[in-house]
Amino acid sequence: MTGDGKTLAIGGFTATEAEALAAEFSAPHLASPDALEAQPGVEVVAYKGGAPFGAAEMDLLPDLKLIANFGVGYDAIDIAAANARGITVTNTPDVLNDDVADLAVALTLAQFRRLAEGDRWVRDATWGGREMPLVRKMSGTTVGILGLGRIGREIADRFAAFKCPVHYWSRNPKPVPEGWTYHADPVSLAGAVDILVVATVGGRATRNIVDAQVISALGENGVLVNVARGSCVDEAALIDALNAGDLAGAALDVFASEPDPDPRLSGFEQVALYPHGGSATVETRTAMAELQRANMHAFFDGTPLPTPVNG
Ligand code: 8YV
Repeated sequence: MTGDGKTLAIGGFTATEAEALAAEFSAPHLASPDALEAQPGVEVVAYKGGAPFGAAEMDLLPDLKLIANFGVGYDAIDIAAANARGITVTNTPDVLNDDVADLAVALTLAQFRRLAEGDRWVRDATWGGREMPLVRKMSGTTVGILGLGRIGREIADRFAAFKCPVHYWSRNPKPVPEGWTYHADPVSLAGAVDILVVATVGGRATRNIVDAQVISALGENGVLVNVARGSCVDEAALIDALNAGDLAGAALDVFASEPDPDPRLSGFEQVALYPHGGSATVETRTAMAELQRANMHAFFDGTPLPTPVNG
């Protein structure tokens, strides 16, 4: 058995994912890093979830050499601590781009067209004899993509198909179709658009990148869409702006505190909500799990890791 006694699965794996890790690596499954105890001999951790995995956890596993993360975002893992200990980290990029981009558009449409409200009108028979109040057209609305990486680009392409003029912010201008507009800072981007989609990486570098100033620039016709990380948005500033009517609405897949978001967010009819599921389709989660295990197999086989993020 590959990795027998050398592998641990830590985090919120589904039964199917945990079974595959057990079958291919005989990896025991801990639901959370909180349950971790000192365990020499473990060389590989298959990781999933947003709970922090830092120096303290790494030091319980003195022989650790690889953390194979389930997810493209690895902000839960302290990369500096991993580097200091010679631990390689891998992630699962690309296979989820389409799904996350699909959800960004779906949530934006849900906000503009008030899909949750419309669903309730039909189910509760509120509809009988009355019409739902008119909503807002999304097609053609100017969109700003904050972070034009692989996922951001997929999101931009989709909005372009909805005839939305595309603006973007990235650390540097990117090769993009003619007519897309680059902004050197997030405030300038927010000021130019009515839909602002957050598609940056998480972590310290983007903490509160959408702050009160960006929200204010987005303005009373603006809708904030976040499919990146809750940490990218100053949620208190967002809630203040929604309460004051300084922002038209929001569409959120991610939250500052998961899985128990600020309950005030549920009180806004103008906010579309989703439980952090951008990549949560059967097809994509299967592909992510396979890529995670491919990295682990490569480690044990001594072949190049498919998707390393450090080292
Ligand atoms: C998953 C994600 O929710 O890939 C990411 O960075 O946030 C999502 O695809 C996560 O990986 C599951 O823990």
